[in-house]
Amino acid sequence: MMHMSFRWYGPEQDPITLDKIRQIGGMEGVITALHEIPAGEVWPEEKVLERKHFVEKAGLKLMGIESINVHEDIKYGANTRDKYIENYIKSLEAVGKCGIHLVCYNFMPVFDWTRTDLAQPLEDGSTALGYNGKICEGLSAEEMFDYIIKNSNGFEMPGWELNRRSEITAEIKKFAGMTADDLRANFKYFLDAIMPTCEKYNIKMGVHPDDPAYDLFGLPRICKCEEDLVKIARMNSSPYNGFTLCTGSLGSNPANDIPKIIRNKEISSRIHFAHVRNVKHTGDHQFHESSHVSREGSLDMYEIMKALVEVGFNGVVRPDHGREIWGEKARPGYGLYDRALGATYLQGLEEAIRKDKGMNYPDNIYSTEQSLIW
Ligand SMILES: [Mn+2]
Repeated sequence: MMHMSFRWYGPEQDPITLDKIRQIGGMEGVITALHEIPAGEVWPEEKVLERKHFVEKAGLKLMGIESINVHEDIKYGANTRDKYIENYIKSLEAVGKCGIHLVCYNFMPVFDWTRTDLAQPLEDGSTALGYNGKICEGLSAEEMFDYIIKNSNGFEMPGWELNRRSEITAEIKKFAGMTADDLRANFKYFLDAIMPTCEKYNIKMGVHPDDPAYDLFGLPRICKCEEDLVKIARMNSSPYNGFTLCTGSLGSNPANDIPKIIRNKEISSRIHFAHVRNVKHTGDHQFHESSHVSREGSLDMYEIMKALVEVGFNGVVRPDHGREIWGEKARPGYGLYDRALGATYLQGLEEAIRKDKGMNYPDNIYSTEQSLIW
């Protein structure tokens, strides 16, 4: 069975407390990170251990790290990259020594996910993250910043913090002229360097797809469709080189058939982590996030969960972004309520699918026998 988790930004940065997360039905643990440590710096083992104990004291498990961010110099292959890769390996060692065996990361140049609206009003009175390519595609980074300043209503989009304006402009310039194959070569260089450590400490690496799943701001993107995922699988044969299967990110492009991607034999055994959420397409390069329920979005969540069950995915899963509902003022996409509803909905789907197939579905997630086995 899958193991349900919840993304948590840590005691300093997340207004949602662990005791609340603990009360979500079927919740086994959290996915977290030392967000205070900048990309490229080493994660101290004692800090990881401290976080792990903090989570365990609340009756939850620390089920994985999201993310240890990859320094931009590694992505564009600067001659300083070896030093940053060495630091990345030290961070992996710290995580591994603390008994944590899952790391989510991405290899997207400069940005994490991009949206044009952090609080798009939906018909039911909730708000959700929205994207309209007509607004941002074709803009330079500077123009995008100007748009955000005018329209963000005080919110900051991760990666688009206003104090990063000059830094981001400079970062984008460094990628000028780089092709997808150039970026892939740098990705392979990184994977080849870290895999021996992942094997030694039993750390499954799950690269997160690009979001949205198409090119933006003239930057190459290499994790946006089935073909891209197969290329990544072939870069390094270690089974620890794998994916975070994010249905909402891949699903931002309607051309991506997610159950088919899950069933691809070169991909399925490398799915180490699943982010499962829904999106509603409203036009070409235009979508908003929706509740997790199939009929509220454009993705068939039953077919997605069925594909995951059928390929034998027994790893860590989490609901991904949620809407803001019931008046909650949350970190955009990361409120408590809608993600909690998503977590229980996904468990309902999995229970029904497994029982229908006569597969085992444990009645107690907290029993040692059924607990997560790595
Ligand atoms: Mn995701």
